[in-house]
Amino acid sequence: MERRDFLKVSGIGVATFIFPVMGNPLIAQEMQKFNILPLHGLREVSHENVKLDGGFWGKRQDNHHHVTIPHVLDQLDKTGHMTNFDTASGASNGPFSANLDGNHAYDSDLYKALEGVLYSLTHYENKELSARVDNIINRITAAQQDDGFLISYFIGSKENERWDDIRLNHQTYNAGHLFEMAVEHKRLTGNDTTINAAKKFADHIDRRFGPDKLYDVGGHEEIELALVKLYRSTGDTKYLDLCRFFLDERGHAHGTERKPFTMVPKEVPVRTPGQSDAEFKRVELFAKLRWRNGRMQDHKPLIEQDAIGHAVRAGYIYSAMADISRFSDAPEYEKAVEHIWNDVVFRKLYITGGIGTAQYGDEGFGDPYLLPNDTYCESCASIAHVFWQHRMNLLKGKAKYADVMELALYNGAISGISLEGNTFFYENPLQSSGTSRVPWIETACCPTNLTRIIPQVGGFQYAQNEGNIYVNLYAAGKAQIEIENNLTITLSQKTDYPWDGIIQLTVNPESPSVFTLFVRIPGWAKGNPVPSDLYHFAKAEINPFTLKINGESVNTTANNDGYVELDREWQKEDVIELNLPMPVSRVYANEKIEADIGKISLMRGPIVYCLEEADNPDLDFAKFELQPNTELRAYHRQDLLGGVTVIEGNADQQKITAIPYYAWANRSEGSMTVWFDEGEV
Ligand code: FUB
Ligand code: ZN
Repeated sequence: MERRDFLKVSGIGVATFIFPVMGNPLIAQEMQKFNILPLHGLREVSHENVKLDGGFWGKRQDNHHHVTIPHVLDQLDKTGHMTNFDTASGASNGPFSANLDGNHAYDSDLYKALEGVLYSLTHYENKELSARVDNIINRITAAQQDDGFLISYFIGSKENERWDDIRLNHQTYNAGHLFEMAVEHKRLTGNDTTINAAKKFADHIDRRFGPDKLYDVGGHEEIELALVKLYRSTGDTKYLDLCRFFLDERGHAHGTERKPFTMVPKEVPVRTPGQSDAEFKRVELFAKLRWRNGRMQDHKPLIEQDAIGHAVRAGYIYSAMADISRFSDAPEYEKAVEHIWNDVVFRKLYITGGIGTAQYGDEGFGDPYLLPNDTYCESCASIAHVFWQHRMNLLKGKAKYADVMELALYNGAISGISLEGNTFFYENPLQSSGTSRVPWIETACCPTNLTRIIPQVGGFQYAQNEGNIYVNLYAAGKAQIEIENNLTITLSQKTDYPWDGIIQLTVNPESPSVFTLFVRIPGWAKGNPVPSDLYHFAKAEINPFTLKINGESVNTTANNDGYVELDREWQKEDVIELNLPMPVSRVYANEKIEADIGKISLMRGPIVYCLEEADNPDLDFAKFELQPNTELRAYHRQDLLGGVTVIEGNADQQKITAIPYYAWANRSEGSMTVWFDEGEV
């Protein structure tokens, strides 16, 4: 199970492809053919061109490959996710596995995990795992029906209900995750089997839904962003059009299939005199649907919406809005998604980057500024949030989106998985009286989403356009980026980020080349924990960052988009040294957030801290007050929680220790809080 260099050797699938080293112009052409470039904004630098090695993410990815992947695949096996496809294909007689909720979304869990495995196999040689993937994919595709339909639950048990109630039954959500996985399988192996199955199912959906066909949309968005990926991978514009249809149709009811849904308060219908059982049942059902649909981003056209409703679904559909704006001319969606972004970042965002409260019982956004700390913040919601912010950065080329992406990634998202890599959280509250992570969650969206986000982090690190390279994240490793004229630039980062803000970036063009490096100066390094007035640091004073090239100081500031622009002729082995000072910062919330009034939290760099009982056994978190003048010190403890920087202080002769929020609940079960009271001076 060796780490690969920039060499992809696939053992998966019928055809075994040996991909030459990146930078080969033939490969570049081939990739371009299967990877339509955006019309607007920036272009990704795929995770396959970025090798994170050592450092925070390199270690995480090793652990993910060796622990998380086998654990998650075993769990999926145990819970019948694979055998459902055997039942559907007729290879076995069942029984058909389901979770208590009904298992319409069961297939999606497997697809997400496989997608993660495929990212990981790009970076690790692992024949056994490749063979396991082959086996699973063969069983999946064997279940596909002649007309393209492919959802094991319906094939196995409810053939006549295939497309019933698509707002509650996850059909298009399953399909979307199949498409995403298939695109990765094609990318890694060059093998067409899975992408052909995805196309066949997408074509089936396209024959059914669309203008002058069925006017309907799925209740759990996801297919929209996946259709953009399918379009990019196949070059078939039909998939982009179908994405556009699913976006445009939300909030409308052009056909007769459904009624327009209006946002209504949750209501409990009262039976009217003389109403029959059947009539009353119907009234009850419609009351429920009216309410739920109002919370699935379907209560009015997307271009008129605020951030409302189920937070995971929201993250996915906002991602698709950003994508449609990048891959077609859709200025109305660009405007709308910016409006929603402002609503989230100025009014509905936790300091951990988490989104979604329990206010409406719908795992969705609450009212503005209503951000209780003992809340929901699903791992999937933070992950969808990362995907969305990444796409916003690509669309707009502004660092503020990468700021929020980084915040959600380091805090709200990875808090969902233990340091050992084999237990999970569904919810990520900012305050708890104690709870434990679990090896598996029956509704397995979060463990499998965590399985796919960790191995693709390298893909969030850089972006590019017209010969410019954007550096968005700091993490040890190496990237190979092909800019204009088939010229490959190797960028290497040496850094202990997020524990230390010193980053050494070595630029290695194949030959001396003129291009601009846009180096992100994180908002936190300029005194802003978030790019809005929702949270602020105690002191407005900023410890200025410094930048040197080949040892010489460069006097520079970030541009209006949040990047330092370094435009020059780059030579082999040019070295940039960026120093982002990382003081301990006290964070205050906007006074409109009632839950945080009189409280502070701590941040250092992009990391949000918490107090956990394991380090502070004698502290009563409810009564504890940190004095404004208490000195706080940060120091690194390699022996603790896989190596973390802790923050310590002596408050009222009592030592307090704060640890990174993402690392809580990795020892004994005990209370935890991100926000705590601040005393008077
Ligand atoms: O419905 C599929 C997934 O299960 C959602 O995204 C999560 O919120 C969980 O309900
Ligand atoms: Zn989830």
